[in-house]
Amino acid sequence: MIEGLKNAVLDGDVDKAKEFAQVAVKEKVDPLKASTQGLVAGIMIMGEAFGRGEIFLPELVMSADALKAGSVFLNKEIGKLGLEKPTLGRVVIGTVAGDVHDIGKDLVKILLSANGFEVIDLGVDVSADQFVEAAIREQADIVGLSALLTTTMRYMPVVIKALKEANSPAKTMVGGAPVTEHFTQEIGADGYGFDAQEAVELARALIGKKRWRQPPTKPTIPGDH
Ligand code: B1M
Repeated sequence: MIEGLKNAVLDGDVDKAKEFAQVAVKEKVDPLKASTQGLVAGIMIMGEAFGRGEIFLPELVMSADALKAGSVFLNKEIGKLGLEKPTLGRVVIGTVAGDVHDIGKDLVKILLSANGFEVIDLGVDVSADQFVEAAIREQADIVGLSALLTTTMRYMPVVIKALKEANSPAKTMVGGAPVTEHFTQEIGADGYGFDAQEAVELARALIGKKRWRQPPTKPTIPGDH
């Protein structure tokens, strides 16, 4: 089953990915395991092949499409794992400007939701102004930034600076393949999640440190002078 999901991604076969994901759900296979060891394992192999120049971008796109098709069914099941838990805090999350990678960000979102966080997903290619506006509007406890490119990770400090300038009390959490602990400290983010599970643990730790309830100073919405 898990091998079938992986092969569906390797072949860029949307129908097979849907079919195997539906069977996995029906047979009550652990959805997180099916996602990470099946779909995600497949895309990582394709990513390495792409990096070595062995496959072309359209093939990578087809594999990503197959992964997304299978994820629809598995993510629904992952989300159900924590339905009864109380809300721990509110997280605004997005992939930073210039970057359209959302598979990892979506996994983080789903695991945060499954573990009792309320998550507002801003999607991909999100500007600093959009992050700031949402953080203030939603009274976010945490703002989560994802980046998959070495170029776009450089936009993370721009968002962090904008949040500070707007006096947002939200803690910042960063992640994505090129992001490191060292980079996190360099840009002044509050924490780094290596993977989705670590992101949940980090969010739990950050939530205890600062809450919106008593903002130190009045936050400023961009353009609101
Ligand atoms: Co692109 N891509 N891609 N890509 N892609 C990479 C990132 C790359 C490493 C591939 C390679 O060359 N080997 C390379 C980047 C090189 C670099 O910057 N040094 C690359 C490139 C070059 C590009 C394009 C520029 C290609 C081109 O057009 N010539 C282009 C850029 C488009 C853009 O964004 N502007 C591009 C496009 C694409 C697709 C559209 C085809 C597709 C994305 C589809 C989608 O996301 N909807 C795609 C894919 C699939 C990949 C790889 C193969 C897989 C990424 C992925 O989904 N991984 C990737 C190779 C790789 O990463 N090794 C690659 C699985 C996912 C579960 O892992 O996203 O790392 P990840 O998320 C993890 C952790 O990082 C962490 O938790 C997640 C779950 O465990 N995490 C967080 C992530 N966000 C977090 C946030 C947190 C905490 C943890 O807190 C908030």
